[in-house]
Amino acid sequence: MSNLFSLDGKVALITGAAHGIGYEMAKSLALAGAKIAFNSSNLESMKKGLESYKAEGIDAKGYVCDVTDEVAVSNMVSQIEKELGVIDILVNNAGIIKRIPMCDTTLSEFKQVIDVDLVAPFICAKAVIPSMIKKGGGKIINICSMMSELGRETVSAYAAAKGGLKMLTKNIASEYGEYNIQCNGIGPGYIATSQTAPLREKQPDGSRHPFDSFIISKTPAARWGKPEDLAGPTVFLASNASDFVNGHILYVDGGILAYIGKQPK
Ligand code: NAP
Ligand code: GCO
Repeated sequence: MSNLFSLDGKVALITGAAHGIGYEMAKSLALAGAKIAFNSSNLESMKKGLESYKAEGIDAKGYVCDVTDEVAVSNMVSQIEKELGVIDILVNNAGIIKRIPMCDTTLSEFKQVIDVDLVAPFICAKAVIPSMIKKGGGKIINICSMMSELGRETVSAYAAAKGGLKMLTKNIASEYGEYNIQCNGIGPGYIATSQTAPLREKQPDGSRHPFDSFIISKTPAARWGKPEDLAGPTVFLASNASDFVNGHILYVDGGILAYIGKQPK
């Protein structure tokens, strides 16, 4: 059975994996045998990331690359091919959020979120697919969200981008499935990382942030997710164990999307 999940000899690029969800996903791929390449938007974060991998005994390669810059992504991919080999697994994880009521969101803010969360996965997938085809296959995992399915106040650009990313996932699966490329999504629920830190900040009186309590009540598991909760699903979607799974979004949300909510007492 372990052969089915083994990533021995595979090369994985995980975008935005110096910390947070990307870092934990990369660690799980490394533990399954893959060679790891990751990028950050800046040098300081990339160096910190490299130190974290080193402390875990993982020999990762770090790059500084803005995922919205097509030329920079293409250069990074060529460099990874030279240094580690053809990329077998791409995890489109880099992402940002802006929490602003829609009518107060400027066009440039809206476009910035769409660029990082939707356009960049297109750029990165386009950069790796030709070599995957030549090699005979590959795996692309797009990090979606609860907001690929649900809306909420203040996250219009993020929801539009993550909803679009769900459909980009299905389209890549449709277009490149015949080349043995599987493109699936992971839709994390509410995970405790720097992205969601403002939603978990303690109140001045020490009590929970109202959004924190709201998420606990909306989640059947009654807790926030941890980045480690994504390890198993990531290895599954990166390995031969998922060779006939294509265009699927695997929600890892402690049950949020299945739940109508607590009935009033
Ligand atoms: P995070 O800790 O803020 O990580 C985001 C990563 O994206 C960082 O590593 C950052 O790089 C990178 N990044 C942002 N813009 C970039 C750019 N232009 N070029 C290159 N890298 C860029 O947040 P996270 O919670 O781990 O989020 C990771 C992914 O999961 C995101 O796509 C997010 O939307 C998604 N997600 C998160 C949650 C959650 O509850 N936390 C739930 C569902 C989905 P630096 O190293 O430079 O900082
Ligand atoms: C928010 C959150 C979410 C989560 C996540 C949910 O403000 O509602 O930040 O968008 O980060 O994507 O799956």
